Amino acid sequence: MPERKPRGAFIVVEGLDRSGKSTQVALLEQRFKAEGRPVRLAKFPDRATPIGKMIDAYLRSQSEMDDHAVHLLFSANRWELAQSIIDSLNAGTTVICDRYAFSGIAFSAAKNKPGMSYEWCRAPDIGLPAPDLTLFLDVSPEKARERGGFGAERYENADMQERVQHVFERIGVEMGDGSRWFAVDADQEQGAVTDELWMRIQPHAQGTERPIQRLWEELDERVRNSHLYI
Ligand code: DGP
Repeated sequence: MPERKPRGAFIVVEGLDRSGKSTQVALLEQRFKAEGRPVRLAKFPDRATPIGKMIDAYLRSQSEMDDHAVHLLFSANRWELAQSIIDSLNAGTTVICDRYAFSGIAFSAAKNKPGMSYEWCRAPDIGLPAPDLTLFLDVSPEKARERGGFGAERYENADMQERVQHVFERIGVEMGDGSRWFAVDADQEQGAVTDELWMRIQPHAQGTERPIQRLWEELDERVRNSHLYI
């Protein structure tokens, strides 16, 4: 029988605005390329799709939308790209993703709107391809302020970010700091953060034979033990 090639690992980087996330993701991509390993960057929201364009207009306050509706659009944006992520992983490419469903819960639940509980916010993302590893860039409010303050987009203010941080803390506890979710001190200087991220990623860099899991599949009886992604 021909030997089965390992699939690529699915690595998510999460964090507050000003945590240095996008810079770190770009640096990680460079490291993979320097080692000659196939890598693809993904970013959510992906503002290039029709759904992403609606999200972009909302974030820039060029349009208004009901909070529930925009939450579902963010999730739909992940779903519309889910199959292409699975295809890349199965082709042996590591996928590094800048934000994912955890931002979906954190930013929407932080709004504290009636009918938008933590569980409600999580529900539309149940069943998405699950990351093999999520790295949370943990930046202090002081450091975020020092880094030049926030931009002009919706959510980019200290009050909201503090509430988002609290939701991320809950997610970290539920994911269980350990093999799937790591918080990384993002107050450190850039090189030290990259080194720590790389140290966490290295065990995954050669890919894995493990089938792609589904996010929060334990919450959905119907998909338990299904292997649709193999
Ligand atoms: P970025 O392009 O990484 O700066 O993200 C844009 C903003 O959108 C950022 O403030 C975080 C927020 N965001 C990302 N994903 C989601 C999501 O799924 N739901 C909500 N409500 N906000 C999100």
